[in-house]
Amino acid sequence: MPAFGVLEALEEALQPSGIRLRGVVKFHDGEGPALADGSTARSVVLLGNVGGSIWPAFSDWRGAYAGDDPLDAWSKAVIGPIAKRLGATPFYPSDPPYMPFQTWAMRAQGLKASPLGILIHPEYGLWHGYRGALAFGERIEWKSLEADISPCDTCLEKPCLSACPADAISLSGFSVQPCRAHLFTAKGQSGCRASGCFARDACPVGAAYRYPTEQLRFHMDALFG
Ligand code: B12
Repeated sequence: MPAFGVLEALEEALQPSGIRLRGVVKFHDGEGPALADGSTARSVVLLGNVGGSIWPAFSDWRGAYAGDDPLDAWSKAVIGPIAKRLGATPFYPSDPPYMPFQTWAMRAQGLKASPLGILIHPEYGLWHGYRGALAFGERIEWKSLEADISPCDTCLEKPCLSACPADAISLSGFSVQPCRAHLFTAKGQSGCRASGCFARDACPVGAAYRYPTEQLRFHMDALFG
């Protein structure tokens, strides 16, 4: 498929799922990930959710699914056939070896990491994620960077730092162990586990895109089983 029209075709095919185009990474020759035919990609199109955009379609689909990792399975069921049709090599964020989705997103969208480890978007805040990426041998042109400054740089109060009941968030990064331990306590079960990460929720950026409670609970359950 010629590069021209790929993004339009993708956007149309993904529309019912709520998965959105999230940026395009352009690679120098030989720098990109390997394609199914053994050559290297010149472009990777990032696909993901913005706020609760995928939740209605995913919830409908999930009713008939009894296997493990439903969100990953759904993402593959949606993105896989589209990749095939467009002649692209698909990558998924939870499949080892982990592909550098956040590094790609920083490059494609100019996003920066928040103290939580999640990339912060100037409009969607911490309420966005990646469901897959399609790698192409062609160069694909897309609009330029969405952002080149981080909202965290101008956030003076930084409520995320004090909202974590496990003190797992600091300016030097996110510590997995205290977060994990807290989620297994009674307070953690009825708190972050039931209603989503308190630190993520405390961020004032993109509050209108906050995930629905059911989605927050789903992600927290998926985090540490
Ligand atoms: C392993 C992993 C984790 C581990 C982190 C372990 C560790 N300390 O490294 C655990 C299980 C703790 C984790 C937690 C979460 N994660 Co996580 N995680 C991943 C995963 C699958 C692989 C990361 C990796 O190794 N990449 C490979 C390297 C080579 O890629 P990279 O882009 O160059 O590396 C970057 C990351 O490793 C990042 N990083 C380093 N330490 C940490 C720690 C955390 C917590 C995060 C989020 C990122 C991060 O820094 C690197 C450079 O910027 C990615 C998906 C992916 N393929 O990237 C998701 C991913 C990074 N996670 C994501 C999310 C949303 C979360 C959670 C919020 C899940 C939730 N509960 O909803 C939490 C965050 C904690 C919180 N309190 O909310 C999103 C981030 C989206 C965004 N907007 O940036 C990703 C991209 C998955 C997705 N489908 O979108 N995660």
